[in-house]
Amino acid sequence: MNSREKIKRALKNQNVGRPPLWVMRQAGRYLPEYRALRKKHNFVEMVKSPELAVEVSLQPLRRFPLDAAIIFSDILVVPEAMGQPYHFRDQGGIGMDFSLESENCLNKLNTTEAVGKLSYVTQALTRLREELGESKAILGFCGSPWTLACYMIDGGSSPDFPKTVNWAQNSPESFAKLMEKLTEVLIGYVQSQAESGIDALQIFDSWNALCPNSKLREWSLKWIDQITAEVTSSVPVILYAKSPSERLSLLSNCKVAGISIDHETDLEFARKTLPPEFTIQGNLDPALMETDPEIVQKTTLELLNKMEGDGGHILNLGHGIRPHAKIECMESLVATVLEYPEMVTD
Ligand code: 1CP
Repeated sequence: MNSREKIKRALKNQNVGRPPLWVMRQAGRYLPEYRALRKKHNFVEMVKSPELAVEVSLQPLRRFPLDAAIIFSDILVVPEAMGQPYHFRDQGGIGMDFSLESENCLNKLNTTEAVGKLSYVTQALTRLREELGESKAILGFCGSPWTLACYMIDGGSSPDFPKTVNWAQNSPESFAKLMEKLTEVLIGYVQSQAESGIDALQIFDSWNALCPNSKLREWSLKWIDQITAEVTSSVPVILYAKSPSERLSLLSNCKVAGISIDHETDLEFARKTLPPEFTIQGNLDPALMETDPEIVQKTTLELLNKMEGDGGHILNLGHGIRPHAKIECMESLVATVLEYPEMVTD
């Protein structure tokens, strides 16, 4: 069974044998070849160039026989296309060129031309498929409206995005207007990714935990469902929502095919809590990739054994790979998964 078929089956909870494997943020600062390119180009330039984006998407697959390539891009390309650019801050993290201060700022955001401005992503996806051939899967992604709003309102990286939470709490109507605009653009954007041959779409709701339980649907899940509804007939959707384990049953009200679980949650607990048809992605701690190959092998085997026979498990890290990840640890992870017995060989 090739990688693409394996992933397709796992997203229907019908995989057999070892789980498919991909790694969140495959590209990144842990690869010397990525760092070499980054010395020559700034991040936004790399994201916007289909040629460079394809190159960076392929870098991890040249080293490791992963089952999928993740398109090199960022969730913040969407605000940028709507008229709110982003950049790296000198002190680290992301800054938006301006922040949305009030409802009056919403007319700075363009919804009609945004999807067209993102054509560099679809061009990169088309080229990536040409380079990769038919046997490997391609994973597309976008940020959720809530998580994008966090960066847009607070103006960049923050531990807790207080302005966003205040706005959503105090002016729900104008907040909903921003969500509508983002949802409209995201629907067009994910449809364009689906038409460009992605095998699955991951929606990142990285800041989901900032929504109180009572507001979770109104602030975040409602909009994710609207996006999912428009794309799910052609491409399965996986939701990544970094949030406490107790929230899993609330998240599973979303009409997605799978949930990506962060490393704080036990996968057995997730399997028991989620409806049986859900695919579960995860969930090794990214810090594991900074230890040594033996520890990686042992910990990966423990996870594989725990999920053995689960047709809907996709093996992944619980969050993005970090700059100090060691290549030999990645090698050990990939070898351990690939050598895991294929129980049924059809
Ligand atoms: O060279 C560098 O320093 C760039 C580091 C980097 C990379 C490799 C950033 C900056 N973004 C990315 C790519 C990226 N971003 C991918 C993967 C594509 C690939 O395989 O390379 C993905 C899936 C994202 C998604 C993303 N960007 C999220 C959601 C996932 C998550 O991490 O929770 C978020 C929140 C962002 C914003 C962002 N982009 C980059 C950084 C450092 C950040 C986080 C800023 C913060 O701390 O809030």
